[in-house]
Amino acid sequence: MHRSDFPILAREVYGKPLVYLDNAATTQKPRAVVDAIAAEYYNTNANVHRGVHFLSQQATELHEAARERVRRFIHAAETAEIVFTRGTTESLNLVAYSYGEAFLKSGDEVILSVMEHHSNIVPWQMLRERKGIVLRVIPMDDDGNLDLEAYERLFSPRTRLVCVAHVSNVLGTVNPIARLCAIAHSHGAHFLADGAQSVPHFAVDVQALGVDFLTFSGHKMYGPTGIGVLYGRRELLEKMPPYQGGGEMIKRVSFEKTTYEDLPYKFEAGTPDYVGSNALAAAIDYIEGIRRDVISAHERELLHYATEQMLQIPGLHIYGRAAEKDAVISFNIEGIHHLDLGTLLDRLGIAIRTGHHCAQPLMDRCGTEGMARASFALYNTREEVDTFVEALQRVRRMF
Ligand code: 7TS
Repeated sequence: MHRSDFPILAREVYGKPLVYLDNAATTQKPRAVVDAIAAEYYNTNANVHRGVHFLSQQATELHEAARERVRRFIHAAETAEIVFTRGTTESLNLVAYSYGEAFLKSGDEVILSVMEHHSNIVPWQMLRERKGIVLRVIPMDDDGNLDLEAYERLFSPRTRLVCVAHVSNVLGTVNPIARLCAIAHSHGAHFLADGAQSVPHFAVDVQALGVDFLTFSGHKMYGPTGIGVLYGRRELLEKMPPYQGGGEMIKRVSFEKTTYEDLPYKFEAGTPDYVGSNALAAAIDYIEGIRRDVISAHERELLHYATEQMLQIPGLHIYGRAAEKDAVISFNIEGIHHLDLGTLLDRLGIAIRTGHHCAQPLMDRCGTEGMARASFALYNTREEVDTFVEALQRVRRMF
């Protein structure tokens, strides 16, 4: 559906129609988003929050309207809780650094899950190096469901924070965030959900989930690269120190003492990506124009259709069989290296991801060095799934 909104989908690679199934890595952009970028550079471009002049004021209005657009999209209580960042990775590093400074001492514990992306592991390990915090890991069963009983047992009086992916970028598991979060709160710990793979696919309401932090990236939800969001509850953000220093984030600077701006600007040092924020708002408009429940139903339908067909292929193993699963299928075919699989599919015009998917601890848990992965977006079709499955069969016959 809506394929004609995405000019890139009409192109060919190696003389074959492009079948783009690497959407968990990044999505393609609709004309509305690219046009928003061009329109701002052509008509409105000026630095924000500093000019008295017309263009600067207009650019500032667009940037702040985008913040309000994001607030409504995830149902945050106020725009002060919406911090623009470069993406999920920067949002997670911001929390690890700044929450770590404000709330964590040597011996304090942070709980992660075995299915985290490296960007929700490494910043915490860097904090461990600096502060001597302790990391604990929620295990999962062979279907890719987190073990909730084991989770409960990980809590101690020193547990301060739990950080879990809403949707696994490898297994597609939709983790029960509201429940995980309620359990964390009952132990007096805070909760961060990494929404990089959930916000693009279904409605995420930070107040309904009860989370203290949510992170996501514009480029995985039909928006531009270089812009992302950190949602944080005001009460916590107020207590957290700035992550970077510079322009925009100060009230008054002297060589003796500097006072910081109010939220959210305290966390936005330097010229922000105001063109990116406006284009992200265009992406949100685009998503809501189609409706998130419609997108989600379409993607789940493709997921089930593809899964059924792939399971007919002898020797094909799918990783992640959780009951609540989103539009990602990671797999291997016996006797074929995932890299060879990806390379051969590429020659047929089919783009999939191969490798460790930035989740090496999860690869260890699954007993493999890497996997192939197909991931869906709103514009994928059943015909593309057919092409993909036929290609898998063809590759299998070659080996
Ligand atoms: N968290 C999750 C769950 C992700 O899937 C990703 C990116 C990130 C964080 C980091 O997002 P970034 O926008 O800051 O890079 N995941 C993937 C992927 O699955 N393939 O390429 C990137």
